[in-house]
Amino acid sequence: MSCVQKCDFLITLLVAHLLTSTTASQMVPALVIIDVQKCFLKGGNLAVTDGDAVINVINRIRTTWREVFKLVVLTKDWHCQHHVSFASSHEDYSPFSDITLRYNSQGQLCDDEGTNVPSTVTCSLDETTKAVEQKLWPDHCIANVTTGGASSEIAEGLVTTRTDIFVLKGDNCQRDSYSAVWDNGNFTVTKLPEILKSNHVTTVYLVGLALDYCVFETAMDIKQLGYETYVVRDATRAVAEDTGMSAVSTMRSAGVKVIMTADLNGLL
Ligand code: VGL
Ligand code: ZN
Repeated sequence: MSCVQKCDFLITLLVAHLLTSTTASQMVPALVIIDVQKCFLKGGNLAVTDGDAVINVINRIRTTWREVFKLVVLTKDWHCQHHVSFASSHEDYSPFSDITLRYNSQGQLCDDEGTNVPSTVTCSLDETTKAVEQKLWPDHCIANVTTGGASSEIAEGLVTTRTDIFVLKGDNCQRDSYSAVWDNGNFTVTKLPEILKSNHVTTVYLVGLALDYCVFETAMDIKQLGYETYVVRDATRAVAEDTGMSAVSTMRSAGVKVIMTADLNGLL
């Protein structure tokens, strides 16, 4: 090979390398930690089976990939005392039963017999209302409550830093929000999409609780917003096994990648 040929060859290699490394450096990942709060852990009113196990897994991910996850968002399920998702806010309903809620076009909850959710409105029969199916839960994750089973505090053992961003969800008394993006009636959006956008995020890694509700709904919404979306399955736990399994298959069909912590080695 002459020098010219050799140089040509080397330049081609160099350009190829530059191209792949710029592509790789354009990937901007964010870690989104869903609802790792005392209300969902051992001793909590809505304790997820083996939920505490996610704490160490998430801490390991954070510390191993500290340089990679420049943006870490923690969400908090954040409910008022008589939140619409609490069975105790509806006469004659028990936890884990289902109810149909009705909202007017402004997203206000129509008052139905036996509901003690504050500030409900009267909706006339000829008014267009939206029906939203809601599962009712034990009282959990009450705003600013730091002790007892309804505590909304972040798990004690979870590593957090000064630069972490906190996003509240379910903080409207009349609307529940499994997703950290939209509430269950799709009336309002949280600040999460704006945070991802302003940080030029391309890829979102989701961990936390619970796989079959808030992790699931958040993953579906984030994917729909156009982000490469990963759920690190061993860093989550489900409320129930069957709903956990169907959440995984629905997410996979939607293009969400459900992976294990060990797979991060090839991705980050
Ligand atoms: C959740 C039920 C009620 C969750 C929140 O974080 O998965 N589940 N509120
Ligand atoms: Zn909740």
